[in-house]
Amino acid sequence: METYKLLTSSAKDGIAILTIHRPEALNALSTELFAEMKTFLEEFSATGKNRCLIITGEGKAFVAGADIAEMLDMDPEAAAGYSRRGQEVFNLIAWLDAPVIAAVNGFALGGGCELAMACDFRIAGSNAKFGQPEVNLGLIPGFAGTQRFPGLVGQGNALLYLMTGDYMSAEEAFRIGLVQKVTEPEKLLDEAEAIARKIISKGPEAIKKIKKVVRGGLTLGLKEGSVLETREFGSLFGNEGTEGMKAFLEKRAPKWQQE
Ligand code: CO8
Repeated sequence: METYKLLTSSAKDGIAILTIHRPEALNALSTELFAEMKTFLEEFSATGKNRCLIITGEGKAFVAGADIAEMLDMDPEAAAGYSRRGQEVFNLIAWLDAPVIAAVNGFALGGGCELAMACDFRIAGSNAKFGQPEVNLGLIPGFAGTQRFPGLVGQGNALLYLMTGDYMSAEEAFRIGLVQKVTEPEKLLDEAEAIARKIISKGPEAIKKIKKVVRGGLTLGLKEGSVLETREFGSLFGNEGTEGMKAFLEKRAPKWQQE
């Protein structure tokens, strides 16, 4: 999977790492970078070889935002198209069967913070900096940050950071619930990989269904989300769930089908 210009990827034991590799522009999200990311995600999904994806950045940034130089000359139509394309790519991440962990190694600003928010959860190095500084440019987020941010940190926190454009330290991001774990910078990838290994040791179908039901429920609301949960819960009986429960009662490790 090393066929990209602005990305690098590696995979081992079912865990893939996608590194955004445009350090000279602090990994800013250009049209070309989005196109490469889309191809990577489609390949990842189609091969089904890896069961967890970690996204990180090369150098001192995770992603410092959308590419400001590229956006400068866009007219309203082009800007809306750029926003839509970015949203499509981030939705691929959000709806990938496999869990996606953001390992935030530095600046996660604007579109970079939106990328981290599209992942299932976020681990940050203590040197990471988060923010939605679009207002400083006279802009607003365009890759669904206005929609995901309040869901993750509450409306008040989201509006505070969206309206002031202030940056957050990793600790502050942890405090408001944007980040789930803070590590020493040099231990960031080890920590993300340890969590990924733990996740892929669990029932593979159950992991996929947790993502599907939690994400689905957020778009459906409590009533329909609960119906979805019931359906997916039931579908684990007679296969993976039955094996897991049997293994527990027989005091042995479960044998998952995908292993
Ligand atoms: N876009 C393009 N280039 C960038 C970006 C960016 N977002 N961020 C940094 N760069 C470039 C710099 O221009 C610089 O290039 P050069 O070396 O050629 O001058 C290089 O990266 C290094 O950056 P700095 O010298 O500025 O590095 P510092 O360590 O001094 O500062 C900062 C780091 C604080 C991160 C600073 O670079 C910065 O403020 N960057 C911009 C952050 C920002 O405002 N991000 C939000 C962008 S807007 C956005 O993401 C909107 C998303 C929705 C779009 C919707 C579609 C229409």
